Amino acid sequence: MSDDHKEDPGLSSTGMSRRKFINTTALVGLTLGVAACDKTGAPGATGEGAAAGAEGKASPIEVKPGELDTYYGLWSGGHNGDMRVLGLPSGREIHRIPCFAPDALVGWGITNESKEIMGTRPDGNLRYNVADTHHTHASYKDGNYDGRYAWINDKINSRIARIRLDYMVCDKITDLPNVQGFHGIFPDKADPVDPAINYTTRVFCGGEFGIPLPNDGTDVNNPEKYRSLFSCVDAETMQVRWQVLIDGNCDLVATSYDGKLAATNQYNTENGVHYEDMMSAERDACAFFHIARIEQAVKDGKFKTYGDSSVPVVDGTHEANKDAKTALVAYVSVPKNPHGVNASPDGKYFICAGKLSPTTTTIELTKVLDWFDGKMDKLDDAIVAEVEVGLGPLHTAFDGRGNAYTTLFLDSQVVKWNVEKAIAFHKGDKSAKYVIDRIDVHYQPGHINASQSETKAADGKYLAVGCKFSKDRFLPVGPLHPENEQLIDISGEKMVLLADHPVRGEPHDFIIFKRDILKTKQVYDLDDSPLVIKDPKESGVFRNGNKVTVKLTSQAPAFSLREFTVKKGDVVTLILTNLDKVEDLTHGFALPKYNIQFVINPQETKSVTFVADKPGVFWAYCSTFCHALHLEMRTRMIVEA
Ligand code: RUQ
Ligand code: CUA
Ligand code: CA
Repeated sequence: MSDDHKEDPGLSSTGMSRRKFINTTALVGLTLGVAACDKTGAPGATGEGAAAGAEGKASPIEVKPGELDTYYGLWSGGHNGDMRVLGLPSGREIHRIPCFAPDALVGWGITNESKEIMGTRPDGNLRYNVADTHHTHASYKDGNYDGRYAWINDKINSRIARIRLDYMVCDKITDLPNVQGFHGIFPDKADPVDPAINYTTRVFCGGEFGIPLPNDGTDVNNPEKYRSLFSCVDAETMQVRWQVLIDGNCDLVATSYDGKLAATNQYNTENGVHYEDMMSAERDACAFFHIARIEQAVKDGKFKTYGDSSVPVVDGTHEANKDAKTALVAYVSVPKNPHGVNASPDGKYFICAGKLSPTTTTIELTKVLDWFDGKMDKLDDAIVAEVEVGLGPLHTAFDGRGNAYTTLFLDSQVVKWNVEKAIAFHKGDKSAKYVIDRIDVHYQPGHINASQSETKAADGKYLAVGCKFSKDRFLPVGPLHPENEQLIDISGEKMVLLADHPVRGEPHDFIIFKRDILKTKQVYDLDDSPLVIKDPKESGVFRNGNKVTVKLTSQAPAFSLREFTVKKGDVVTLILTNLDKVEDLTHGFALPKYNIQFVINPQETKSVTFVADKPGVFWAYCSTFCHALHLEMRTRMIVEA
């Protein structure tokens, strides 16, 4: 390990030249991932020693049968459009919360309630069936998670979903107007003007792809007019409050602990439409948003709207923000096609990873505010460190002890570095050894997060790393490999690899927090649904022309109606309340040939609507094993010709 350190920037100047900016020729291979895979297929010396050091000891991640994990992990579910709930350190997947795409277990996209949240076309079908979730973050209070909500993005259709964490269900989905490729997401942690509001009231969303505004067929061939927007969504109402028109694009998002600043890293300040154009500049930027000024500008009516959207859009372009004292947006220069922006738990810094530059850039927030206040002339003086860490830096996590952990996509490593030492090195103290450790991960890591990382309660115990490639780490399952989420112990000086976990593609981002932050409800409240059927005697078939409402309840092992009859062509709305009160006593309702299946939890009410277009006998049965007489738990739907 010490040999390897001799090559580290920050430990000596040897080897630095090899890690200079990647030139465009080299990038063609790297961007395609070919050179990167070949290079990193061989396990390196670093990290292996650390892992071997763990051998022979009882596994620190063993959670014995019947024991509970000590941390929750909320993982983005990638293309499944859901959020996954993991227990850590075991890595056991406990739950999936469907959001943007249908789910056959709970009936997400089948029940009327879930369809209303997901959005339907005039014909009643879902608007979208596909998703690409990356980023999940939870609501804050006093700089720590408060267990109210989590949010997750859908990059494909630019939608944001909210999950209420008490029931662990998605309760709202909002479309972002004027935006394509909604990527980064981060809730604020306080209000910039009212100190009494020390909790999340806004969620910020980064729009990645530039499009014509409005995107209605005009200017399709004028890419210089394509624009990206930064959006603010109200945490409670989930309405889009305002948007900011910017130069360049948005990518990931971070927020300050005082609520004053939000930021997005920008890899396409060139406004390029081809990837070569997007990496033509040596430096891009991290755009900082002055939240109080933006909200004031909206109040003062200094905004535009685009197309059908009534959301106010303020002007955050360079042209309109030359005067620091009135600027809404400040663009801090960052090399080259940066990825990721992360807030240190001490509240002082935002860190952008260089991606195509082997550096991380540390930006001091009080200095950015000084610039906005006219107290500092040169905005780039807010950069307090820009140091080499390795190839392809992407995302950064923190341990609460002053150290940062950055994924190196091309090196297939995580580098542990000390923020204050990097600042000292940048200032000119070349003896400041800011790189503390490196560990090989398997392979090509993207996201990284530590337990409680982006909170004031960062505890420096576990680090999870989302490796994009798993190659030889699991039993082969054909051409589609799982991703590899690796767990690393960061409680000591050296990182120790603890476990590999296969996950279905592709989670990207996740958060890890102490289990006592969450207090979930294990049984619904009957009054949660206006459709509730509180008494089995209210069951029956109620006709209004060809519109028929079937009301029934479930109590193990029976549905309140043993059979019900409708006529061919009826539009049937079936409402079911589960009157069982016992925790874990979930039933299901599966209706053959009608494409209907959903589960119904204790004290929950759900409904479905369908056209009874096929005459015959259809045995609707309970699809969740609930009782010794589960198989007998059925109701007979008769559709008369
Ligand atoms: S972005 S690593 Cu959404 Cu980094 Cu995936
Ligand atoms: Cu109810 Cu099975
Ligand atoms: Ca660029």
